[in-house]
Amino acid sequence: MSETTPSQRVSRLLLTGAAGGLGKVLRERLRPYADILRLSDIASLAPAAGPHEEVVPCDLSDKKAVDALVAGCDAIVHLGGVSVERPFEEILEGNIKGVFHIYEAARRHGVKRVVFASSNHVIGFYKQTEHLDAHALRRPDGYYGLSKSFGEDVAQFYFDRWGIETVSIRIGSSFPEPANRRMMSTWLSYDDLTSLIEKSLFTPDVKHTIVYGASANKDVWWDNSAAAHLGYAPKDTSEVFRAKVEAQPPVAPTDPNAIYQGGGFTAQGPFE
Ligand code: NAI
Ligand code: 15L
Repeated sequence: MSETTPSQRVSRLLLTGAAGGLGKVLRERLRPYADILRLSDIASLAPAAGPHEEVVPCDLSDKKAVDALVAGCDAIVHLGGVSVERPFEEILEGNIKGVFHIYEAARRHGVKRVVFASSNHVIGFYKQTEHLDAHALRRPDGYYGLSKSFGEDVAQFYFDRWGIETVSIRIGSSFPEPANRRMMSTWLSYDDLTSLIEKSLFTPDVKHTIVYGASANKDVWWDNSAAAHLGYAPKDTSEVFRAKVEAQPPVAPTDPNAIYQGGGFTAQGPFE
């Protein structure tokens, strides 16, 4: 990650979803970019607030609570919400109402920059043989993907109507290492994720930018030329894990994990 400079700092940065997998990683890594990092989740956060940290528990489906959460913040990294396919009612609360509440609060409190954790599942029904840029028609692969698609529309609306800038990162698979063959294409290392969030927070004039969050993988499906102004240059690659991943039993060609960019998400549900 590049050196931080004083111009690459905000006074108070809100991180939602701070108790989650990526939240825990970014809690450490975003510290240099803010005088105060405000950490929030519906789940309890451990450890408790350290120096230059504040912990503000919040349910994103509670509009008043989100309004209070955002007050006093200069920028938001919005990771909070349901992160897998679930019944619509759960997605509605955490993701759909949640993202709306975040932007309403941003409008009311004058926040000018949001980084939104979107997902590859907004385009999950494309085949793995297809190559996409940010202009491809969205093809969500479930209620979760629909909620991220809604979040991207909310981001565009709040830019057009209120001038709030957003970078929507369509995160592929951000874990310590790729867990399967599909993730050889979708993997995003924690270092590359951090770098992409840094660019998303501090690049001027991003309007609403959509960027695919993947490392420099060999068989990547996504073209980030529409987000070139961010200057995102991934440094890691899934290739270093290829032997380990290919030692796994082969995936049947009829398995959604071998067909669709969204993998198994395309085959989940119905839930009733
Ligand atoms: P995670 O499930 O570990 O973390 C999400 C956090 O949101 C959890 O700590 C959870 O308690 C919190 N949350 C859920 N409902 C909430 C509510 N109603 N109010 C407040 N907080 C609530 O997920 P992870 O992997 O850390 O992902 C972070 C974000 O990035 C999520 O928005 C996810 O959709 C997105 N993403 C992650 C990918 C990955 O590979 N890790 C891939 C694509 C998108
Ligand atoms: C996501 O959007 C999920 O949040 C994450 O848990 C992974 O399933 C990832 O996509 C993926 O597609 O691998």
